[in-house]
Amino acid sequence: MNHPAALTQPVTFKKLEPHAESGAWDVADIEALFNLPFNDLLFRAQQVHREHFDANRVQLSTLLSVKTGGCSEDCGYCPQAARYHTGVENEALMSADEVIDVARIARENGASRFCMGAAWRGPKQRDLDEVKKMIAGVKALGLETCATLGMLKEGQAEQLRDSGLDYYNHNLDTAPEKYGDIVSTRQYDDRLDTLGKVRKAGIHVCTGGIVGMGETREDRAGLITQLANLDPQPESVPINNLVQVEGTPLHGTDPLDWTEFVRTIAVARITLPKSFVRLSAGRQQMPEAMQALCFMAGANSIFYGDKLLTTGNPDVTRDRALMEKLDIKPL
Ligand code: SAM
Ligand code: DTB
Ligand code: SF4
Repeated sequence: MNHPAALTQPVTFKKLEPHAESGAWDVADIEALFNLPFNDLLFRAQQVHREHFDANRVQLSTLLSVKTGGCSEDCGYCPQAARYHTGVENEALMSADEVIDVARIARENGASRFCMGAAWRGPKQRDLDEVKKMIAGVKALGLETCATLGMLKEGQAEQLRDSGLDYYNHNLDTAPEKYGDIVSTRQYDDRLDTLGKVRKAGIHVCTGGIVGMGETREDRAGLITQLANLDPQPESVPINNLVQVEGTPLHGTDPLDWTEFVRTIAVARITLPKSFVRLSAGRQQMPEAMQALCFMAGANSIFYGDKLLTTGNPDVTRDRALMEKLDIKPL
């Protein structure tokens, strides 16, 4: 039997918002969002999403690894670190012409942004000169440009901006307290410093993290707190589910339960209401229903194309079919 009274009961939430005076979020408040009943959290995220975005549109970014493998860093998740034996073949920096040809195909497939990734601690000037040519050429195709090249030195962000760079991706990856367990060749503050340089140069900031690295819920809340408290907030926030690659230290980590991944997307949406939240690495391993829930939770961007940097991504025909089923249109 139906109980109409129960059906009309309003959904009420404990007020969980950034502090009125400072506008900053506390880790405890963000953890409290994670702790909401799953359906309440998703409902709230979808409400916030609809206040700022068309809920049926998703932005498509295509990735290309323009310099692969042989990296000096020791990021415990990454198949491209020279010190781990992952079977990734090292490849020198591609020429600008080669990259522009790949970007043209991405545009034909419907991507609106093209992101160039390099396995560097940071770019050397000689390399930067070639990357600047790539950026100018990709921009001339009418695509938005994004690059992820590691740590930037004084003046490099301005050079990238002047060549036509719209976005710079540089992830905080995890909570400050957890960072040292994952990476030892640089500090959290180095990441924040590069993000500051990007912002100062007037380039849009793309920064997010990885979950499923054996972190606690408090760590996930700590990561989102850092991202949400960036002022101004980042325009783009990739949430990656760790792609476990044999040979990396994090291979064999207990995978995150799918509900916890969806929760992370929802909490990012609520606390970063105007940012594009990208459902990033790990999508190939996700059932379609889980991806649909991520869109429901406020994800509104994906990596689109058969490959991420060195690992797989759902192929374009599969993604088109999924978008068709969900009535989602590209932005
Ligand atoms: N070398 C530059 C850097 O570290 O900033 C740019 C490229 S790096 C591969 C870009 C980002 O990819 C990393 O910050 C990390 O967040 C993500 N990433 C790398 N390996 C991953 C993996 N196995 N699973 C999920 N995300 C990964
Ligand atoms: C981001 O947050 N995820 C992308 C992009 N930014 C550069 C990279 C994912 C890499 C996954 C592992 C690989 O393919 O090598
Ligand atoms: Fe190098 Fe970037 Fe991979 Fe770290 S994440 S090992 S810096 S390519």
